[in-house]
Amino acid sequence: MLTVFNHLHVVHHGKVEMFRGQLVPCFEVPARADYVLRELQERGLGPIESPIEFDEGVLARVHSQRYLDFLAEAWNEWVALDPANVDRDAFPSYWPIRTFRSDVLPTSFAARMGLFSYDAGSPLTSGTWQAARAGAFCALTAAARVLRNERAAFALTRPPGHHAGADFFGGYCFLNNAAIAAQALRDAGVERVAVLDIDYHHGNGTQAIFYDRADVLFTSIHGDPHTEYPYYLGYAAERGTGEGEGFNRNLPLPRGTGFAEWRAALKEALRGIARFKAGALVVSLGLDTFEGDPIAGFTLATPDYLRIGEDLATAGLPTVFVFEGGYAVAEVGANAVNVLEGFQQQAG
Ligand code: OKP
Ligand code: ZN
Repeated sequence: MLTVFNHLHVVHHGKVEMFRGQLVPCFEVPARADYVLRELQERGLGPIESPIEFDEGVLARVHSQRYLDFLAEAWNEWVALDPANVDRDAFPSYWPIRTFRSDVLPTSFAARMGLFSYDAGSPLTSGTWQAARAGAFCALTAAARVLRNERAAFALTRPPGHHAGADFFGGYCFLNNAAIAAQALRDAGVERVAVLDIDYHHGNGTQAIFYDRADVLFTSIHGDPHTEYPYYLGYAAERGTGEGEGFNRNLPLPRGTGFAEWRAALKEALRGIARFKAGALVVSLGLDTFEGDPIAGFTLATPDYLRIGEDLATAGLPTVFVFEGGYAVAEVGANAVNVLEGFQQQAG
């Protein structure tokens, strides 16, 4: 399988995140992508290419312009507040929740930081914009290769994307790579695109982006938000709105779920995608369903990921894989490449 590797991922390197009242070392670290790259090379899964450049306007197909403008300048504004900030990750301190206004764009950087985010666990760093922008182009390159008749392509990038909405970051995500790839497939003429999110955490950003649309089916299998991040979205009753009603599907599973139940949910998700008659599939490939993941609660084992790849291939669709979560760093490579190898062997 073809991999498109965002070598600029490394310039997004958070030091700490807020956790239970303390700043703790980041879980979302550059080594994650490097372990996957090494495993791809060792197992000779296929060619590894670099992203091509796109016009930045393509990002505005999914994200609001005022959010993109904010992200592009955020680090400079953070350092302008205090030169010593150059050695500190940027975090929000204020959020406009219910009854506050979100239509006014404050001059204050701190106020805009909160307007465009929803948690204190997602450090913005000196290289965040460069890495995220190149990551979006990485996903777009993978989509372009699939449009040119590659059966599947893997966008290996970080930071991840599926929690990022049209105008907010959170959950370590800044630009929604999977949504950007799905929109590119639509813009290239694929009439119906399915996005299947198998990260442990609900893809609230992707859901929100496509919630009122019937041309992109969003399906997610994830930890029950009653107990799991992102808590406020990802319930089974969320089925889409307006024209999009019936084109959003959440399959939450309790913390502790093992592979047999998880795989039954995957088969159910794939039945829905078959009914939708999609022309292409985008997989948000999170590996934090692994039993050893430090921030998640399912119990999948490394060989299970081969079966997942095989099951995904049975959809018979041109497929773009986009790397999302997975924080058991030493095992994330084997788990990711197992999905891709299982897919490749089944697809033939
Ligand atoms: C991103 B992705 C751990 C807190 C976890 C956010 C989790 C984001 C997951 N101390 N907070 O979906 O893998
Ligand atoms: Zn996750």
